[in-house]
Amino acid sequence: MKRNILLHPDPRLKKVASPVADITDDLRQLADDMLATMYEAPGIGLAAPQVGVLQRLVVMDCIKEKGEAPRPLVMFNPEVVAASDETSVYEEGCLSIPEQFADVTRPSEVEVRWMTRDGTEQSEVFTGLWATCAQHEIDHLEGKLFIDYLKPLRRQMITRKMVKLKRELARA
Ligand code: GNR
Ligand code: NI
Repeated sequence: MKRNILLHPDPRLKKVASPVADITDDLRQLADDMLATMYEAPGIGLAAPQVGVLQRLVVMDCIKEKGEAPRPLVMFNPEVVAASDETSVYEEGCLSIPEQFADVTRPSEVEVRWMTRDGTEQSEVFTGLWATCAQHEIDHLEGKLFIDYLKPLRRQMITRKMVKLKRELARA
């Protein structure tokens, strides 16, 4: 079942999410719903706070080539355990901030550790878009959005546009 994605500004997008203590069937269902929501958007990642659930769960799949096999990842309590000194710049977007894009600098490579849907620990070194996306998603769990990396004026401009968009959507 597809879920509604919260739009910035929303107080729930600014909160720190709680660690998942045990992975229940409800949480596995939520993960499946988040993947369906992400693929339909379409997007390459989604964090639980974006659907209003303040728990540490993210999903991602950065395979963008048609024809290539999808790689849905479900991560409970994901953590960056190591990051490269080398950085890269990506033009980021966010499903909670539609149609707004900006360059963000982040470590090029990160090692991420998480719990899978069956409760086993897993870790992987991500590079390229996967590394950017993993960091963007983990930021959501800390109540942090990509616009928080921008200069205040640029951030304000985007937030004003979003307030206007939300007002229009509410009247439609
Ligand atoms: O779909 C998304 N694309 C994207 C592009 C560049 C950097 C990060 C992202 S994540 C975003 C989906 C989203 O908002 N996840 O939280
Ligand atoms: Ni996002």
